[in-house]
Amino acid sequence: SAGIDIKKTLDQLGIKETNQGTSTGNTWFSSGDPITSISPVDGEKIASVTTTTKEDYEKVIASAQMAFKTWRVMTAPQRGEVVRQFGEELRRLKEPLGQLVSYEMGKSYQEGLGEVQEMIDICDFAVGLSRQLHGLTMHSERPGHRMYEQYHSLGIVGIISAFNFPVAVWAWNTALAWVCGDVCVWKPSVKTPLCGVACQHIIAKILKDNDLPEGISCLINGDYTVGEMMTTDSRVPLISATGSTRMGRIVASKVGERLGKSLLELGGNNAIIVTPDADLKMTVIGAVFGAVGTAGQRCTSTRRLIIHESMYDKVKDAIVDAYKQLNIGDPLDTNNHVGPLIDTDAVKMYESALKKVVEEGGKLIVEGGVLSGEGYESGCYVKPAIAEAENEFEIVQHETFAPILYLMKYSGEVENAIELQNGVAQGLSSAIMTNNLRESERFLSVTGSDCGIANVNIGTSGAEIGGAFGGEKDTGGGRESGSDAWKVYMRRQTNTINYTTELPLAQGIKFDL
Ligand code: UN1
Repeated sequence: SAGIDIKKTLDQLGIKETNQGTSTGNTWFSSGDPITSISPVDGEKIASVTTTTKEDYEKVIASAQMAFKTWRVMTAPQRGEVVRQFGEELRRLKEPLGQLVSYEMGKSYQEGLGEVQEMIDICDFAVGLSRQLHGLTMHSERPGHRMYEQYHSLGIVGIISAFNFPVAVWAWNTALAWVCGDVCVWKPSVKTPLCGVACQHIIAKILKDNDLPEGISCLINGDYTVGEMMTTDSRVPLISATGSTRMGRIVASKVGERLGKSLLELGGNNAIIVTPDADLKMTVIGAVFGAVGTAGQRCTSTRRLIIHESMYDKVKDAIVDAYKQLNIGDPLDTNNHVGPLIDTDAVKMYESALKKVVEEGGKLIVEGGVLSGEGYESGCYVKPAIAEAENEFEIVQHETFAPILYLMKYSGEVENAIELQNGVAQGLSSAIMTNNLRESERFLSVTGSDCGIANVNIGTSGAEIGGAFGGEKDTGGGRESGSDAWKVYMRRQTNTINYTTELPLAQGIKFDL
């Protein structure tokens, strides 16, 4: 691949030709069949990782349970200090880890670095949080009583992450969970197992340097059957899962059956509303990056542009023009804007979505297509496409993880655009481009966007870690990362203390003995 010596990158991250895929920290094992990681960049085999068997999994849980006993009684700032060191190590390894993310997953090197930066940022956030984790104090209705709430560590947190953010999403969860006093078991995507191995090596070294027990950070590997070991296991009180809505429904029902907690980050179907007062240049940047960045494989990718009829032709022409400037190719070559899709199955889904939109009556205005020939040997490179379509088309209602952008028109007031924007099953991210205060406030009001993220004059993707990240409806309702998302990783307790010699009862009840 252009520009990098992948052998050196793998060496720096401790990745060998064949890797153990189960780890409780510094102890690595696993006896399951290996997964081979193939790069979508050049179709080359990178390395293999062995999977986790049921017996391996039992060892992991036993070790996590033991570690929890030590970890939960350390003070939160002491745990924060460990997370601080993890962030420092990530700073040191930012380049090789960013390269591995780019090479194993296919996103641009800039975006690979950006992902590692998000890991560093969430570590900083978690360190500050480790001196907070605050509850409230309330006034009791009874004299001489004090009432307050506190947050205690929860236990083992199971993290199931997707291929598209193979390192950052784990970090958002695990850095917070660690300062909260939880221990974590991570199952990375079967499509990006080496990113998991690399991260686990980094944290394992920090834990060892701090003389901490095995089990605070564990790694398991394999397909959904390995994930299911956790979702059905009542020793794992919280499952945080990122992936498709289909996957989320299965996870939620398995976890729900045992009354566990789940934090779900599922599909999006994100739109930008372009009003008559939009800044055209900003709209083009936001929409094009949102639609083609990460080759359309972010859950926050822009899938729909809802354009006012008075602006429609102007916006359409500007976007079509911008698409002509896109360079598609090796994501490690910084001249390229668009890298490959994750694998050839994703290419098939892209092709079938394009076919479907035409069958339903849509019109392709930027054709798309699969690239072949020199530089495209992996078969995973596709051209970003644009179709004029109607919101109610089945394919438009569906999240296709590929660079396909649907254009549609609205007329009249912004409410008509909001209705289209909300007229899908998913509710992750949304945006409006406008310089009109009335329109933007309407978009942000209770009758406005129904998504977990609603932006003004920026696109739908690229959320910062400081805010709570997640969405409503089929997106699953979970919130991770910033704000008070940490609360889901803890158990809440309400405490009432009587410091008198009387025992008055609440609710005015008299109970004389
Ligand atoms: C995802 O695609 O799973 O806002 C997360 C963004 C990123 C997160 C995307 N910070 O695009």
